[in-house]
Amino acid sequence: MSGTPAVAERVEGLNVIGGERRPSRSGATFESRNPAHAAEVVGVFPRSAAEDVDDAVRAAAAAYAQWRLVPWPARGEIILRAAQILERDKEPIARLMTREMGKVLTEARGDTQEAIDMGKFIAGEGRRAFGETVPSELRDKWAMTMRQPLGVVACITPWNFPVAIPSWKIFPAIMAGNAVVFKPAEDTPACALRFVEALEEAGLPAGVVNIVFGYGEECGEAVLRHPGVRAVSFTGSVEVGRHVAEVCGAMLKRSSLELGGKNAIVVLDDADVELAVDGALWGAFGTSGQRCTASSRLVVQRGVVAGFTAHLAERAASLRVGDGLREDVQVGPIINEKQLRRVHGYTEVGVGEGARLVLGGEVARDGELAEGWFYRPTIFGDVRASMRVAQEEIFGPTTVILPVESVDEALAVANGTRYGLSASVYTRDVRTAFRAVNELEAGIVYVNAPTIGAEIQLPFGGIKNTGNGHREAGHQALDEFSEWKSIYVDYSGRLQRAQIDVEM
Ligand code: UN1
Repeated sequence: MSGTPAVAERVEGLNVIGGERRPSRSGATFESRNPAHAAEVVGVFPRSAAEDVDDAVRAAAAAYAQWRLVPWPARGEIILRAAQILERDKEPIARLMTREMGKVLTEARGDTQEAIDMGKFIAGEGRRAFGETVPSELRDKWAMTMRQPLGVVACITPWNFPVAIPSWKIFPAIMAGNAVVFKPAEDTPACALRFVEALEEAGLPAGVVNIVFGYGEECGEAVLRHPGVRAVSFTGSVEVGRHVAEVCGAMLKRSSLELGGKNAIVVLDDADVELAVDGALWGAFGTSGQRCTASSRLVVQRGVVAGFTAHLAERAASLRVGDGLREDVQVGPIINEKQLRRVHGYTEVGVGEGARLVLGGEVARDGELAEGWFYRPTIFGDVRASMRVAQEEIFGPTTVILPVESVDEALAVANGTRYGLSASVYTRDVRTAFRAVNELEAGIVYVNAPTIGAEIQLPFGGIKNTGNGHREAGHQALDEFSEWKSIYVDYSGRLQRAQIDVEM
């Protein structure tokens, strides 16, 4: 079924600071555009700088003083209402997301659903948020812990999951009693504003979540360096992540980083090859490969590599590329021209390195596609682990096939990158499956499923250069945004000295 995309209105976005709609102090603006039809402006937003960030941090600090005292269950109720509002508006939000970010409508609905799930899940923490009670070594004394908020925290989010990733950060941040300065990617401001509007409608007090739009160098940088910001949660590239960590390190702020991957699907000789092809197709080309979790490496054992490659290429060649608002489209555009050039640049790198181009490798320009930033699903075969296309994150619809001889080699190749977000193994042998689960160096491991598609009730994050030890989602999401307080209550009525007045 192929529907004609509706002509859609333009969003006139403003910063939300202390509950007020404000332009940038300089009056400067920027546009967000539809990557499927680059001439179409989705919205106009303030191009904020340090002075706007300062306003937002002050508003957040003022709101924090009261918000931290609101009982956890009451905070959870507001988050639950926000999730219900996102659920009510799922379809218009998904359509806006497809227009602004490009992912196909089914996936935009999934992105929105992920935020709904996250809201419902985290709202429940309002009545859990467990601490511990442990025995004291002294009589008539209790020892216990409770979570405390950090203060004003910053959430800096990418464009690839324009509603889901803000929800991973902002819901737990406010659940724990923090106030937020939210700086979304400049490619997806309209989606970010829609998320904040759901929180406003849910009854979140003014100033608890403030949004400042703008560019990384001007606005993001000011958020990072503001002395009033206690922690920065960032999802994006390794280069920017390293910079975030350096600035935060020097200022003794907490930073939590989620920085992408070079995720491998391992397909062993005993695998269900059809199932593995289905998984690779979805993992590599879903969201046009623009996921941190994308299956950008396929490590395939020699006995099945020829059949796997041929079948994958045949299936990928039939994927329909186009405007994601059309229900029959499976691969949407690349987010912008710069990324499109980068993706194609990697095709040139791969060809230059001697990898065999099995499919694609070109910008898609036929007909209406010339209006946007489209790239053909691209597969390289006979790739060696040392090649750049096998090591660097491309963030596009490009995957590489690395033939291997044995299970040992497969695991070594899969582990042989500086990233460690998600990994997968296809095998029918339960012993090999568990061995791979144990040995794959990744924060997330799948058996007989691709590397994408994490659910929000488990922690999300990776090892090595993928991050700095934090996890999003799951109940662990609260760890990112809270400190532990240890509490001792002595009701003995006398001075008792720990480690000294102990009796057997
Ligand atoms: C990302 O690409 O940054 O597991 C997030 C997945 C999605 C989230 C991806 N649930 O693929």
